[in-house]
Amino acid sequence: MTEPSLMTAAPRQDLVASILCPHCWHRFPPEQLRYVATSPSLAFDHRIPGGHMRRFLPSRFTFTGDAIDPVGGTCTETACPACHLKVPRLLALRETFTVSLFGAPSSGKSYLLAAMMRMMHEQLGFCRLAIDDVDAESNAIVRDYEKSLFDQPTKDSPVTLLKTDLVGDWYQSVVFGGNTKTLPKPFLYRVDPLRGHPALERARQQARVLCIYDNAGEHFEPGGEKEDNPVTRHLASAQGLLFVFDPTQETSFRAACHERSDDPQWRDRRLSRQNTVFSEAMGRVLRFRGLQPTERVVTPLVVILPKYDAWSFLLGDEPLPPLFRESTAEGGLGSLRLFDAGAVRRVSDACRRMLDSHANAMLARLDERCDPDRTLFVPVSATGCGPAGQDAQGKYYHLAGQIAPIWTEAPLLSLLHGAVPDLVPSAPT
Ligand SMILES: Nc1nc2c(ncn2[C@@H]2O[C@H](COP(=O)(O)OP(=O)(O)OP(=O)(O)O)[C@@H](O)[C@H]2O)c(=O)[nH]1
Ligand SMILES: [Mg+2]
Ligand SMILES: [Zn+2]
Repeated sequence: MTEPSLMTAAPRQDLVASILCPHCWHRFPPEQLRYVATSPSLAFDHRIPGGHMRRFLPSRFTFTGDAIDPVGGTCTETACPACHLKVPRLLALRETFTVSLFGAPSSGKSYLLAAMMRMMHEQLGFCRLAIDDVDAESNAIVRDYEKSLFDQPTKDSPVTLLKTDLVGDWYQSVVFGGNTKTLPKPFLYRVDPLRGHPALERARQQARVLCIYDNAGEHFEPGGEKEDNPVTRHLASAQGLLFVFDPTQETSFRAACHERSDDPQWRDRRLSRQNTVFSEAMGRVLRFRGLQPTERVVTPLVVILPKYDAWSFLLGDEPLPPLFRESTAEGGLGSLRLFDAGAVRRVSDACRRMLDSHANAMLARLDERCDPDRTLFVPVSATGCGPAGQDAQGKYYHLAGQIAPIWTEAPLLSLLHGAVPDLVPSAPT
């Protein structure tokens, strides 16, 4: 009834050297994963309030490698040794690719996350990649976003997403030495190559767990994060940064667009100081990493230009090129789509020229704080159209039948392709 544990059952070389907890960013060796008890009498944990099952370091295992709790329950779920929040076992077996999505309030982060994940699910199969929830329960918020935008009963149904709050469902609380800390919920997806992938063996070595968060925009404003509220600490561990820079909140864009687009957001009273949000985020990246405030951030950055439907004419009359090129899988396995990183690069260059005319100060700031060679500019539209009206609370809504995302998978695919090029089948540039 003892031996072997999950960890000893798997060949040593299959384990990652260390796991970074996606909740509290504590780094630990996989052997220190705690198990979550299942025996009803162990429904208490000193770190997570509210009758959560006890976390423990197991010493007894079933013959299939599951842990046995002190009262004899068989346990399969695992947790972080520091914060005790659930950390799926898969994180012990493969590397995590953490992405930080940040931007001002109302810049379009949540709409984008919903459209991005929906389009990743729809498109990646054609690229011979599968993207799946690591843990369906923890991704429920994004699933709900997706349902709200894409799975409405009729095409006239009004759709809207809740503003991401500063507290509530998006966060979890844990108690450290009498102090309660608020941590943001990570959304975890596994990306695996499928049969017909052009470099299947190498791609398997590069399979990743993708980790992404959805914060309230206010958290990125100066003073938006406190010691007991480390909700944007993911910026420090991110291997890719996604900055949502909303043209509808910039005065210079408004002057250029309000007569040509009837999107009410051009006239909205809400105007964020997006340059401050960006500088604050870069300041935090450096501070959390223990670097000097004068240093440049070298993490790859995608500057996402959202709500493209409302300002597309600034990039010319041509629609955006296709993101994929059609090809065929070897061995008679049918068609294969290749990600066209060259097309993204060309559109990025066009966006850079456009920003030079309409947001010159922001562009200068981006180039100053980050490495221009590792910065891409990507236009996206989560909805493909402007709001159809405002509800009784003044919230904008879209009509379900009109929603047609544009290029929403491009930012994430670009970051993944840059980090693990063998995983994402791509066209020669
Ligand atoms: N025209 C247009 N409007 C959009 C698009 N995506 C989002 N919006 C509008 O932008 C507003 C804000 O979008 P959210 O996704 O809630 O913004 P957020 O960045 O998550 O905001 P916080 O949660 O407050 O930080 C919504 O009212 C949407 O109607 C888009 O692709 N096109
Ligand atoms: Mg939001
Ligand atoms: Zn943790």
